[in-house]
Amino acid sequence: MTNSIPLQQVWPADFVKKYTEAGYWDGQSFGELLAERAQQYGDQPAVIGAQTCWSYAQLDQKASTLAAGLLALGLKKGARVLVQLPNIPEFVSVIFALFRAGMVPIYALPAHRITELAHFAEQAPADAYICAAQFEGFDYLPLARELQQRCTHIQHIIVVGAAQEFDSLEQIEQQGAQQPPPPASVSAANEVAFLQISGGSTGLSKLIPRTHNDYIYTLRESCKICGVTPDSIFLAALPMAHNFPMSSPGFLGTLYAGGCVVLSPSAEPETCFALIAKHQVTFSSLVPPLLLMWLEFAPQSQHDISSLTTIQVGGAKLIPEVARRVRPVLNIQLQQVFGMAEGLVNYTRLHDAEDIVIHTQGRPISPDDEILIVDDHDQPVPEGTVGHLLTRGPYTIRAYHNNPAANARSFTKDGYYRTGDMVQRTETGYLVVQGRANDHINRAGEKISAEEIEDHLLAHPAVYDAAVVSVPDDYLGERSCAFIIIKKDQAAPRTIEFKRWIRQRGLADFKVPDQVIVVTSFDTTAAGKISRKQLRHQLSQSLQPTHEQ
Ligand code: AMP
Ligand code: DBH
Repeated sequence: MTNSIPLQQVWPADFVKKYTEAGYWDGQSFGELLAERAQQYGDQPAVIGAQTCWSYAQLDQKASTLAAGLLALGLKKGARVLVQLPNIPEFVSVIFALFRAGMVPIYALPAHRITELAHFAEQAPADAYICAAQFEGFDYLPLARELQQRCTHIQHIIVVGAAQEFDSLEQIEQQGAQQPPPPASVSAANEVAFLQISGGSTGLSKLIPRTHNDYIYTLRESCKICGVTPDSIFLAALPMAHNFPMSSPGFLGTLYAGGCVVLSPSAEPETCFALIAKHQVTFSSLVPPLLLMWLEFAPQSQHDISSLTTIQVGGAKLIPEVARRVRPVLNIQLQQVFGMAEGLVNYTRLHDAEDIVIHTQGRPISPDDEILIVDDHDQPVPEGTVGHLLTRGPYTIRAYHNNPAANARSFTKDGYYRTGDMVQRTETGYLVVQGRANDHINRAGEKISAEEIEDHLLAHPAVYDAAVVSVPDDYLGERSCAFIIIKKDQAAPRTIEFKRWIRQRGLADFKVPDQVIVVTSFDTTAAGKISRKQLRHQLSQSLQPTHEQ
């Protein structure tokens, strides 16, 4: 087993003292949490999938049996397990089994392909990979084979569904049933519970180590802020591996509160409205483009969605014109959520004035979330003006996993995380997101690093140079546009071939540039060298419609 790279998240001692004394970190691990909920809510429904409904007791039992099966397979406490599952009940049982066995999930999205998976597996490094045999017409087994070939430290591949040469989750469960049940938890609450994936603002995605203590704190407070109780029924519509539907309060928050999680295979309104009506769903979370789809679909829908009381929207900026339509069209409360897998989460509160809910992205969860808004030289800007958002607090990481270069860039020496977001703070402490400082494209809530895609483009034999920029898009919020310069002796590939070529490099589909524009040069007015950041800025300006003659 390759566990040579330590897995930790360390706050300085005075902060540990402060957060512990304030009662934020209560010393419970996820394994213990589920056991406690099973005691409290035994027969109550915990997770509802297409064909299954598991009670808390059943989920707890499954987590134990699977944990025993994983241990029997030879995986040990501390093993890092790449989990790539869609919104199916097994997502929940697998991660709780890993928590119970003291193993550490790394959450990949169903859309990730070999390039991303191999990168996560190398960075961790991962000892095992768990996937579904198929999802949305994509066959994951060839991907699993390629991953195992590329990453020889992956010793076990476990498949939900037809596993062919690999272990099936069902087998693991059967084997686990032969073993003595493991203890509720073998992890200390200050240990790393899992690795989240960063949106990848610069280059490749980074791994985010979150501890039991810090994450459970966000669940507890998020449930209070969002009014989540044992009566709440959450629809997991966005991919569950995303931090937003996982924890703000998401499916883990709902389970924290003793509520019920309904899983939707997609966030399309047709599917979701039917599930809302069928299971009397009370709240859900969406990215802005999906909210738009829901708003358009609602007037013609036959489904009774009156059980829904709140819709949370986050991941990308929601424009006030759309925010304003939520109450009249859906007759529900809007809650804006501005968060990040690295930590800090802001919510508008349920009793906030309409104006705040429509025009701001909320305020932090914790009284000890420290917010700094600074200029390019890290100096505080005057109150109310736009600046870079820096933050530290009881659930914001102090370091990425195994990435000294990113750590040097992304954290100040005082331990503040540089979010990359440009924000403004209102007099009452609410944040308004105004844009971002770094070059990523926020495509319907999925973040794409311009640099990562440029590196792929530069690998094309015909490409001399490339720059990727974001373009405003009415539906997606932003779309990606690749400007490329073709080598002198080469012919420009057709856009469709070009996109196919990029896709074949094994990238998540959302990263394939939406638009490709061939140019003869990057027409830079400034003499001498300009930074890629300036170049991207100039190129994106050239795409903006100008109203001047
Ligand atoms: P990630 O790194 O994938 O966890 O994405 C976090 C980033 O998403 C934030 O730093 C913001 O740039 C963006 N984001 C999340 N929620 C919002 C929101 N409500 N409004 C604007 N941007 C958001
Ligand atoms: O975009 C995000 O990463 C995000 C949005 C809303 C998030 O991580 C969260 C809430 O917790």
